[in-house]
Amino acid sequence: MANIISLGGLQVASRDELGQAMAGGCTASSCGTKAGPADMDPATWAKVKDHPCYSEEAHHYFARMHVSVAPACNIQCNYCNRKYDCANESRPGVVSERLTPEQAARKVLAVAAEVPQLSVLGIAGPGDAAYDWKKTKATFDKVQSQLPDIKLCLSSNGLAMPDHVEEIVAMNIDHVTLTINTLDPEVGAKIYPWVFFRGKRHEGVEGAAILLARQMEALDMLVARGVLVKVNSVLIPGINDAGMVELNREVKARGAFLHNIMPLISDPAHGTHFGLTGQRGPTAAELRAVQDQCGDGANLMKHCRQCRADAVGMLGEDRGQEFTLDKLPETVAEDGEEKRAAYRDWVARERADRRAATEAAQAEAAALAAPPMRVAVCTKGGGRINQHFGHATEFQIYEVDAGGVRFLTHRRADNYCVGGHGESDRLTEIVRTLDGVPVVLCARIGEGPRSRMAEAGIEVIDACAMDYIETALLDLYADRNRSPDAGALSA
Ligand code: CLF
Ligand code: SF4
Repeated sequence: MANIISLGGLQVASRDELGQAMAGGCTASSCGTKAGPADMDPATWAKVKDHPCYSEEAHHYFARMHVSVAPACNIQCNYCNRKYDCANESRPGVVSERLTPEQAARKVLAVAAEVPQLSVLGIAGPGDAAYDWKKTKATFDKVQSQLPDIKLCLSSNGLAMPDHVEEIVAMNIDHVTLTINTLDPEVGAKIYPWVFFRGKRHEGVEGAAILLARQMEALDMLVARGVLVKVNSVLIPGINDAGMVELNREVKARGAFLHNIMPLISDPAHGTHFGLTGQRGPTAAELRAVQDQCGDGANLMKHCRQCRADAVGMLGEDRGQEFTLDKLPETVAEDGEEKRAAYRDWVARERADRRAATEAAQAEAAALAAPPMRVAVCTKGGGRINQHFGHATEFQIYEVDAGGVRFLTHRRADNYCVGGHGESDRLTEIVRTLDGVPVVLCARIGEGPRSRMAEAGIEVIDACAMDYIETALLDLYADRNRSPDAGALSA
């Protein structure tokens, strides 16, 4: 196992050992997002390389934060109760801290000083960032003047977006999310009971037709000006699922950079129309089936965590409660920018290492002809297998074969280890969560839980602690298929 150093709160292997044991790099084609600089023009790579949502690779290294500053909205979605956040781009069911632009800027400064991984500030509800534009712009202006290295990102239903595209371009905002759920106004009427446009409320099909036309106008305008557009779609079984493949093709044809098909989260406790009328969300299998049908359409994002509208941290973690208004310091450390720059330099070196190691491992695996393997990975970030099994609250699911490594999805579970002891019920739940995944790679596991996992037919391996995810998966695949009975990576 490698010596460990800490950088920006992230445990990483020391560079000396990396040089000897593993250099690495993610050439894995994952999430549909292009993996690296070889796959896109330099200007686009410069925009996505540090954005955890626009690059699956970047989400191993970089953090985002959201501030909830723009509460007004100009439409009603049947999956939304604004009291519980904007389900267009965040997980409903939690109440974010609403901030003024001044409070938001103070919070961003405090987080940026403490979290060197921070690269993006997003405004993602509740409310619509383009409709409540004055507050969105005031927040971004304040942050940009003090933290020019932090990228700005916003999410909108699109209705008001065409009115602000020129300002968005002038403000150097490179990333905009539009939530587009359908191309068909008849379907739209089942999702949006009304829209408020040019001083008038429009209902049913008429309102939906206005909204959908403005969404396409916004998409075209943003793409024409070089802004990277991610399209979010909420998958609602029986309502818009049949048209999702066509929607995927259409947004690709119009130049969307990514398409994020998110499952509807519906709960009567949220008080939404869909929640109260029993509209269910898709199962994981239904979501996967729609994603698979999209095939060669727009690039699909699969690493979305449907995070909170006031989320802070790496995707999959939420440090928001550490940075509530009452906990913000009066003054912040002055070396934040320096720390972020040092962190980015480290990431650049790490990426180069990782790419080289993956290419080497890939060369061996490419010669093998065996069925794909599904493997769950425990990671805290940095693209490495660096989390104890008992601490994992999500498992990243990969598929590996001779063609390379593909990220499929993440699955959440409560951590097995609580206060130094294992929770038997939680292990049972983890086994259920890992249905169809026969191998787990983690940094460490005790003999007790390892045996119980083995009894359930799941092998847990901790022999590749601190390895890059891709090299460990490729080595495992090669190892198993060279010598099915042995396997140097067996625990
Ligand atoms: Fe936030 Fe959205 Fe920007 Fe990312 S989130 S505004 S693009 S910085 Fe990311 Fe969170 Fe998924 Fe959104 S994981 S919910 S896609
Ligand atoms: Fe709610 Fe967002 Fe839809 Fe507005 S756009 S109704 S805030 S989900």
